[in-house]
Amino acid sequence: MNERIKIAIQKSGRLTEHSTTLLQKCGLIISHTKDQLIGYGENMPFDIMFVRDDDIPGLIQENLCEIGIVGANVAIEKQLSYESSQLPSHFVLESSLDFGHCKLSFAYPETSSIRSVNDLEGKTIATSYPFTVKNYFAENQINANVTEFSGAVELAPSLGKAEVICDLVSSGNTLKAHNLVLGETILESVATVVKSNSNQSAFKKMWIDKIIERINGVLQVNESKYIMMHAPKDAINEITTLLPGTESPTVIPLDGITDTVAVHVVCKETVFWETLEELKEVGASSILVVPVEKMLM
Ligand code: PRT
Ligand code: ZN
Repeated sequence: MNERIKIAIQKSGRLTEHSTTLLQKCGLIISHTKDQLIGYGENMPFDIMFVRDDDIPGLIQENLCEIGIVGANVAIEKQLSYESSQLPSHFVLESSLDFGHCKLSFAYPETSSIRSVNDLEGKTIATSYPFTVKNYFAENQINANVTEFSGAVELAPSLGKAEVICDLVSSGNTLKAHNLVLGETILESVATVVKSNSNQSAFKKMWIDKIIERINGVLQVNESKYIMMHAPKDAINEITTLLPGTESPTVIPLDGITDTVAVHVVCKETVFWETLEELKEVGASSILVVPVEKMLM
């Protein structure tokens, strides 16, 4: 039987485009029409399931897929919900991605006297993340009531359903539009690769490891630059210290010159103009910074 690995991504929402692009950057060619719920990996044994983001951790839990891309907020909420029912969760958060940034934060009505978590004792909090919020209250020994809202949480105070909300925030515009003041953040979230930790066949395990290695490679490449320069031989140590995230530089002799060499390094963090100016100060010249397309460490 031809085994295939299933990867679940969001069908339509904030994470969809980034998730698809990421898988394509990993070399996966997906054939899929807009109405199909499953895309076919043409060149690798992967099928892509297009589903609601909230369903992704449950699909892995039920062993219906092996990998998912979902906000850490959703994955952690699901793990805490299993924990509260004393069920083991069958997935782990594997790699944090570079999209879907948001935070889960309290927000207080402008007209209320509540201004911090210290004022929450006995109050009612509306949220779509009841387990994460209850977990925060338990850890911080706050006695408050949590009421679950599946959408439009920001309306709960004006509807008289809660005194405070705890919701996802990115720009903060939604809170402002509903006369809510941003409070403490209980979770910083980002899109995350979630992986099954159930036993897999050797074939599936090999391909799961391979796609995760490629995802990590794509993440590194997004920031990485290949830097070439001429430099005095005795400045190489200083140069390596100035460039963040570099490993041993490649040092190449220059024809007919004894005190200057060519230095090539892969820098895995953002290279700023200031860094190039500092390189010049320690004697580097002819500095070239070029993007890296693929990387396998
Ligand atoms: O249909 P499906 O269930 O798949 O989609 P969804 O509507 O549940 O999800 P979607 O696409 O809105 O969000 C998917 C994931 O994106 C979330 O689980 C987060 O991990 C991440 N993300 C990043 C956000 C936001 N930023 C965000 N701002 N998810 C939701 N919001 C909402 C927030 O709930 C609030 O209503 O946007 C509003 C606030 O935005 P600002 O910019 O006004 O602060
Ligand atoms: Zn959702």
